[in-house]
Amino acid sequence: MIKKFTLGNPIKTEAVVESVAPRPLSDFPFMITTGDKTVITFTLESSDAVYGLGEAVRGINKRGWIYESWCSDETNHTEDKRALYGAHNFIIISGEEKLGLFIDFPSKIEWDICYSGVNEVKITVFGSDMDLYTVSGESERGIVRRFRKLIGKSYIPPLWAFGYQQSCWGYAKQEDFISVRDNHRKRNLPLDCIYMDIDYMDSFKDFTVKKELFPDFKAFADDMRSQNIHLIPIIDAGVKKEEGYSVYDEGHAKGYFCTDKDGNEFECGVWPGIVGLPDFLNRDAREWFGSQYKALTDMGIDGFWNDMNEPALFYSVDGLKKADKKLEELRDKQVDIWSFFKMKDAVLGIQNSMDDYSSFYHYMDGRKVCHKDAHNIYGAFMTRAASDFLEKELGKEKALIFSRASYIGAHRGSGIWFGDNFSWWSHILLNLKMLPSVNMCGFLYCGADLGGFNSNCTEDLLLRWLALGVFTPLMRNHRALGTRAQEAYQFEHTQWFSDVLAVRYRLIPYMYDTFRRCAEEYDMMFRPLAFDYPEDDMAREVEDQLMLGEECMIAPVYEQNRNGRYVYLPEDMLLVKLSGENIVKEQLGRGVHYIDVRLNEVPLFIKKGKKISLAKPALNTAELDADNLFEVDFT
Ligand code: MIG
Repeated sequence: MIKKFTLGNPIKTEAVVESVAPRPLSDFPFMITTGDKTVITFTLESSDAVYGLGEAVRGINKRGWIYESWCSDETNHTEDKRALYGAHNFIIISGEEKLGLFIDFPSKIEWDICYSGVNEVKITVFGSDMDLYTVSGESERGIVRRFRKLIGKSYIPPLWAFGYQQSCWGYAKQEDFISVRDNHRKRNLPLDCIYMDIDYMDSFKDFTVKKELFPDFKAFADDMRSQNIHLIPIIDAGVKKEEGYSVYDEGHAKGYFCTDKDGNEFECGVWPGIVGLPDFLNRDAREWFGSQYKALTDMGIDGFWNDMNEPALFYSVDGLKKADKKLEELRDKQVDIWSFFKMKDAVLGIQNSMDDYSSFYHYMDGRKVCHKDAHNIYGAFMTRAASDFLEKELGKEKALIFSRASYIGAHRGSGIWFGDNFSWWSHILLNLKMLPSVNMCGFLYCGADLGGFNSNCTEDLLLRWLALGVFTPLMRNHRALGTRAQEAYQFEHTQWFSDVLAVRYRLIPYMYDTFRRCAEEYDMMFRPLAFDYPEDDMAREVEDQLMLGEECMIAPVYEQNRNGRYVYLPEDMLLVKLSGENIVKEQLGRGVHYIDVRLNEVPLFIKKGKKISLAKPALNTAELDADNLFEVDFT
């Protein structure tokens, strides 16, 4: 059952699609104090778990840390961080009784989950206007389903978005893309999409393509498409401030950019230099921005990724002036260590600063709203601009669209990717742990940068990561400019990559069916073992295996120089090791097992009485034969 409590006059985040009559706050089941800040507190039993918060660091069970809801351009996903790109304000408190809590509030929230006190939860909402929802139910999965119905059906991408995808910040000219395509094709490596990062644009101007790099872009995109490759360009939130650039000129003339307190366009710097920030919270501005995607859909493009939409601000013109002044003050000081630190802070503090987020404004339903008070829906509304347009222009389930920043509600129109991870073994595990958490919050189409974005990848890391990626709806290999090349053909044992990627295509019919069912039925595709085996003390603590759909369990290898791993089976299962067209099966009983997994194998566990269908391997989804499937079952 859902209960709603309204405090003050909340900003319309459009997270929720059902209308629920609010109840008096006196019925709210937790201690709550109101004021400038709203504080919710409660005490847990030491055996209780807390799940949720979507895209966040640390475990599936969130106990033992302070998390923050504040969409952040955070490029270093270490355990000490509190916030990543998404703000997903839903948790389930799971003990003897279970209860879901959703805080629909678009500014900062601090979630002290058993950090200050080992059994104390203290949630600080930095404001006094919000909708609170509690969701009761018998099981975590049931609570999630009820919550997901409240927030509406999840985005379903086209089937080809389940193909393997290659990306790299640094592919620039036409030949780079052709070479990626041909290198995959030549070596029997499947591929459906190649991403275009910021390098394709003319001076980083959204919706432009650099002529020198792509003399005839439409012909190029058509040619790629005729070979079953979709090109997926990036779109950044900021619009270059440049007279004569039609997107800027139009947005400026219509007053569609965010303004400072005096009503002047707010100026900040991102990749293009000084940009205007489109006011995605203003419906007209949002529709206008969405319609700009037509420049590229007219070229045959049907997929996009939206970046830098927290929004990431390298600096603001005012912030730069302030820092400059500070440096000026310090200039003639004797260069002592404290002046040095002050200088350093003055410069480093410029990026993504709270001062800047507090100094620009939106017009939302005729109301002037300070950005800080609505920060967490900015990126979500940018992606909404795109997804609304794409649905109108291309039709339902025809376009691929996903975002870096997000808020619950954005899951109805788009997917997300998990941003700038590292080529670290620990980030395979972080990738796994985020999957059930984001599913709880509605995001089904999602995935991490396979192989890792920052830092240098190795052959074994990529193979092991792909063996998890085989199961994530978005299966994209992406890396940062200047890092070691990590396309599947860059390493010694190309055949091993071909073996692992073949498994993805074998599984696509199963994965896509499962995905669709989960979207239709408001279900989770990935679940912690704790959700399925609540009576099993051992299963309840497992954080490196997941249940997938109704049939399977997955348990990837995530440590270097290991030939396998330990797994816990909460019931008898069939271990299936998939590699190319090979299948090795072994029945295993309930309990702990060490399983050998070679670098070119993908381990999968099938539950008793269940079966899954496999297709023949294919080099892209267009060639996938979904009519001739064969079953692997455990009866
Ligand atoms: O400031 O477009 O997360 O995937 O490659 C970095 C360049 C901007 C951040 C994204 C990443 C992308 C990169 N972008």
